Amino acid sequence: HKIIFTIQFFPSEKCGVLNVTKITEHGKKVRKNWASTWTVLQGSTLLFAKGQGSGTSWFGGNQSKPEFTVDLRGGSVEWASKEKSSKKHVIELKTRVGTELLIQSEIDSVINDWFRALSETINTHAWE
Ligand code: I3S
Repeated sequence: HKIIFTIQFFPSEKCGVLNVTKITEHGKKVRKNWASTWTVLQGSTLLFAKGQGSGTSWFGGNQSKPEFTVDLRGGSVEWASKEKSSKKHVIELKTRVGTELLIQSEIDSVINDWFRALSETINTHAWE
């Protein structure tokens, strides 16, 4: 007899520390507040947990609640223009509900990976 195992991959699971700020909330401009933020991409949801420095897992410990979550379905990502930020490597993320975030890392490869992951997620879930 052959036993067939089904292995399910979750290619959109990704996490790391990024610099994040909200710039618009429900269509209204808000003041920038850059913060080093533990960021998790899980399915079509992006979760942010502020504080505690890099490497701290918010799963478990006293950080089990994400501070902020974003539904990527119906959103968009692009590289931010110079007018949006003077920083290098900034991604502008827009959500369907009119929240705009800037996401940044000093490390090229890190931010490029995130750009790819976010774009893929948005494309994958485009028709939901
Ligand atoms: O788009 P802005 O207003 O030039 O953004 C800068 C400000 O938020 C600034 O803080 P103050 O609110 O204290 O001015 C931040 O320190 C800067 O980092 C912001 O600009 P960048 O270009 O870094 O996104």
